[in-house]
Amino acid sequence: NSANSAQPTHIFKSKLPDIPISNHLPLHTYCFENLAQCADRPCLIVGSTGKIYSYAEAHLQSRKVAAGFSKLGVKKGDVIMILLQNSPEFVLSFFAASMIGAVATAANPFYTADEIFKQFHAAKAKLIITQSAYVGKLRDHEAGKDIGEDQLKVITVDDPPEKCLHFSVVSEADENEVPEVEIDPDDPVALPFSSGTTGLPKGVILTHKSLATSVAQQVDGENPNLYLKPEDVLLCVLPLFHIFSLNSVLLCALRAGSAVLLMHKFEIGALLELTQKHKVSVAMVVPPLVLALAKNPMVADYDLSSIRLVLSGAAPLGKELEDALRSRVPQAVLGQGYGMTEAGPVLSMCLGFAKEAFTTKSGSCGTVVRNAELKVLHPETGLSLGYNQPGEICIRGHQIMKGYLNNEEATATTIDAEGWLHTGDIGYVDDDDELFIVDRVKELIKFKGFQVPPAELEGLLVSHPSIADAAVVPQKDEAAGEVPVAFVVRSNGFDLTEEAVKEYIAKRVVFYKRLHRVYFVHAIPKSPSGKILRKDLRAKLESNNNI
Ligand code: 4UV
Repeated sequence: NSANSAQPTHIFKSKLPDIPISNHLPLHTYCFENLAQCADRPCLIVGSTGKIYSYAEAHLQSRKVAAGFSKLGVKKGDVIMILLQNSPEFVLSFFAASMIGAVATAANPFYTADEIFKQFHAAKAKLIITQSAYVGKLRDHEAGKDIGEDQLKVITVDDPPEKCLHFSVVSEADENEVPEVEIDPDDPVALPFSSGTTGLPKGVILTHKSLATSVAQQVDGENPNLYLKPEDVLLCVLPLFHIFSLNSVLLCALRAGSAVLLMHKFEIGALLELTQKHKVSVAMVVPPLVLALAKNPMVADYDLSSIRLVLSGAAPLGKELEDALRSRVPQAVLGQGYGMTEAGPVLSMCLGFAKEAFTTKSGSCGTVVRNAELKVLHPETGLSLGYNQPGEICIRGHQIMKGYLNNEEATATTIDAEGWLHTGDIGYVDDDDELFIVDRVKELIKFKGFQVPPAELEGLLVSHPSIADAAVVPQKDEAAGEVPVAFVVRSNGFDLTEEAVKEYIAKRVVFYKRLHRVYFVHAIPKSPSGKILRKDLRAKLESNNNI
């Protein structure tokens, strides 16, 4: 707007100098660029079995899977869906897709079939790579009736149920048959789903260039922001279907030649055991995991002295919790990263992780990554703000998404004409260039770092015959950070109970999207244009009045 152009824009940059970035390379080439030097070093360590894939093996296996996908008819630009817990097959499938110019869309295997097929159809995926345990729920769904037919190929990494293929069909293909494809840096390679600042989950187009840039901003250069060494072992317990783990654990580790310790799921005993056994040195975590490490009495029984770095992200980490963790791993540098799927994902990272480390403050989300620009806008006037003034955080650089899949409108409201991505997060940059996030103005609810899009739950609620209107907002929660709660207007009388509403939702969504409370009201507060006044509802919850 006109006020904007009259006012100088204050642009925040990293304290590290910009560097040359090899973002012209396809992502797999970029990540395996140092293959010759680390061929025999461990790349993937499977926590449950102890099996180790060297860099040479991981690369060779990825090529075989690439040839296998190609044989099954996957072509450049096609989308494959990965529906797996952390496993070598996840990693191999992801890189295999990259090698043939295909795109990987990963989803949470605990999703309901409805949630899975929504993403599957929106992405126009060609096949699903999953575990036999999930095939049943896919088959029970209308869209799953075609499994085994030409329309819907399903590959399982374990014993395949009827009409499904075993992963060996692709992993035993001839690596010399990977088709030659030309990959443009602006071609998509990953398609995570995110609801962004508003509405339903949307496909986020991340290109070879976006992801290579984001990884380089973290681990490349003489003095990398996130210094990883070939001797490092990275804990990979956060799910690879979320961009945090995919980018900052897997892709960064491979670029740096470090080892990745894959865990299927979070279980504190196994995590401590494996950390001690494999001498995990770098732990990427989310605040609920920090809580477990800081408070669980079992921690005292294990040797965690190998941990030199703990990076928390995806949700706010309180200062008290960070301090509590410090007493458990006094030798480690603790800090945060701040990411958003659409931002490629990393906006800022703790400079205490740099090779030549800076001193940093707890509670900070780090400093904007190098080769990028960050600005802070006044939420009402849109004016660019300077140091210490909170406003909406915006980011610009080659790492951000190309746009939302088939959704120009949502893309245009998120990335403006000058290329700035608007995050919907409120924060400020202090005198030491450290970023602090203080609020979120977008709809998004985060349960333990997982996205819960209110619009999705609201859509389900109003599909209930006895519900006239509904709004879903976050409520603060000690263990999860936030939980979704609903305000519901009944359409006919008072028969509908809180339990019935909760159950209705629980049947249709993954566990972390379940409603924790339902408040019955006479009307949902809305603006004249019909937008739910979420702030009012959040305030109502906090004051606990009149609900
Ligand atoms: O889209 P998303 O689910 O994306 C993420 C990504 C987090 C990452 C990624 C790579 C990293 O290296 C890393 O450290 C973290 O979460 O959700 C985006 C929203 O989550 C909130 C914020 O509201 C984002 O817009 N969020 C993410 N990180 C933080 C956070 C944080 N450190 N503190 C507070 N809120």
